[in-house]
Amino acid sequence: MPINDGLYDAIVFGERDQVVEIVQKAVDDGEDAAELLNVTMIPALREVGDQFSSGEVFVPEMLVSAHAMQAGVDILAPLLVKGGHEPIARVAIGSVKGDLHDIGKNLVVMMLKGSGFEVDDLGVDCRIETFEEAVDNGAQVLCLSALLSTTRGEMKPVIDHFANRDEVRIVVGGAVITEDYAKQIGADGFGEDASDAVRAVRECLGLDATSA
Ligand code: B12
Repeated sequence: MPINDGLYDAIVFGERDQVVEIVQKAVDDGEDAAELLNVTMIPALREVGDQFSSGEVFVPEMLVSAHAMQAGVDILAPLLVKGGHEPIARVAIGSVKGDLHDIGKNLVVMMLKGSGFEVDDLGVDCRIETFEEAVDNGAQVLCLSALLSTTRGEMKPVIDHFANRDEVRIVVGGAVITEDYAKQIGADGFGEDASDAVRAVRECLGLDATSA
């Protein structure tokens, strides 16, 4: 699927109504939701990040683009989350303490749900107690998301907190996380993107990584 230039620009410029219109039309035309997301929408939001880095745009513009993106993702959500079978396992996911980014986390939630997991979405700015409560409620895997170099340091304290609880598995991810970093802090798994998150969660549960 080629990049959808209209949609790309609508996200970059934060044109929410236009995003809704274009995504809805694409869905009505039977376009593939995951491809639309991966080929056009995520790269568009990354471009906004690059513009922020180079001082071309500021936080308010990033926020408007994020809202426009989320409006498009909301339309795609039912197509990404199919579900309908017995849950494979219970997973809880949250952005770590101090981190308010949630678009990537929300995509991971959708992919996990779509792959048969029961998912407890803990939201953003999650403290250790929030993860602890999720484990008390039956979570077998905790997924931690971080987008800032200043918040990724919040992952290790969570991992250390559950170090003596062998039954709890921890998978980490987010733009500032690498496989090496995940190993360094003692995580059980690392996922590059939303589909890779499913592989990582399945693997850390000892399940075949590919079959859903
Ligand atoms: C939108 C955005 C915002 C929005 C967030 C809105 C929201 N509801 O999420 C707002 C405006 C609030 C924001 C604020 C800030 N932001 Co900001 N933001 C972004 C931006 C442009 C896009 C993020 C995004 O949604 N990407 C798209 C999603 C789909 O990708 P993703 O999050 O990486 O997720 C994928 C993978 O990483 C992975 N994944 C994610 N989580 C997990 C978890 C697990 C377990 C797994 C396996 C995988 C996984 O799967 C996802 C799907 O494929 C990025 C730029 C960028 N390049 O990422 C900057 C960026 C992350 N922000 C940045 C900064 C600096 C900030 C602020 C500090 C700015 C400020 N001065 O106030 C604040 C911090 C607020 C806070 N305390 O969190 C920097 C971070 C730099 C750094 N290395 O630390 C970036 C990189 C911009 C830049 N180039 O400088 N931001």
